[in-house]
Amino acid sequence: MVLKGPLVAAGLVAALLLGFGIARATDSVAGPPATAPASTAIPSHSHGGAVIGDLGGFSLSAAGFTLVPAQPLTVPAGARQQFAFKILGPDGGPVTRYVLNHDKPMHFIAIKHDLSGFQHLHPTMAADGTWTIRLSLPTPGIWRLYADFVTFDPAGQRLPLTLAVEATVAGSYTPLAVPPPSRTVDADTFTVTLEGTPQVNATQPLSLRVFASGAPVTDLERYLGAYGHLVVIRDGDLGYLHVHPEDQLVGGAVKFWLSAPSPGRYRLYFEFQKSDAVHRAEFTVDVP
Ligand SMILES: [Cu+2]
Repeated sequence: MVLKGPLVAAGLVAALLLGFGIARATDSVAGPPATAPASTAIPSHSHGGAVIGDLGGFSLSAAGFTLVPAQPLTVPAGARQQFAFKILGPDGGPVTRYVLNHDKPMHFIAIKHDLSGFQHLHPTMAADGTWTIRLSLPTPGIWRLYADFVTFDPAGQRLPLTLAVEATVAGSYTPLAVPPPSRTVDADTFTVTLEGTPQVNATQPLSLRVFASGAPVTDLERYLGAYGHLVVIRDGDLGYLHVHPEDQLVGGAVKFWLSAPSPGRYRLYFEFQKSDAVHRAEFTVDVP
């Protein structure tokens, strides 16, 4: 399903909420919405100017919520498999209420320990809170799987969380070296440049510009509601951050604001859309 605007999205969300509420109130056994759980739209929680705090994605559990995989996490390389999990809440039951965050109630990121193999997927949820995704981990090694979502704490306040679990792909693992820092990288047929340097405890702009055949691309499209998505992973512990840009392009660039939580090396995964296709540029950045 493609949602083409906040009004459409808000209407759909309201309808889903209502539907779910009715089902609960009458104890109906009617099937769940096919792809979307009960959700409410979240305003741009980390859009333009936001100060980015701590990293997440270190743990199966945080703030009373726990990611529970439904199957063993040793998998063969390359096989496309169903991966299923639940998020259990502070009451011990599965969470079924999520906030739509950038058009999706759940963002699922897979990355190998050597920071290669990035995947950004969107699982679907059944009425009992079970999330499923078709997942292929192509090469041997240890992969971290991140569930990035917004739900509600027991007081009803929105709670963004990133929980994580690790999967092992058996086989001979030859870690790739993290590429050295560069301000210009290729992304399929595009070239992407990075301006700005994150600093510790100081929010700095990061501008990403997309070029095709040397000319600036002026008609980037919104992908999941934004002109770009930036996932930041810290080398050493795979700490995770998902940042969204200013709502509009700034001088043709996709502009993020970012404060680094520590010195060190980070890998930046920038996704953008052009001609209905999503592309990814990966940068290595050293924060002094
Ligand atoms: Cu996503």
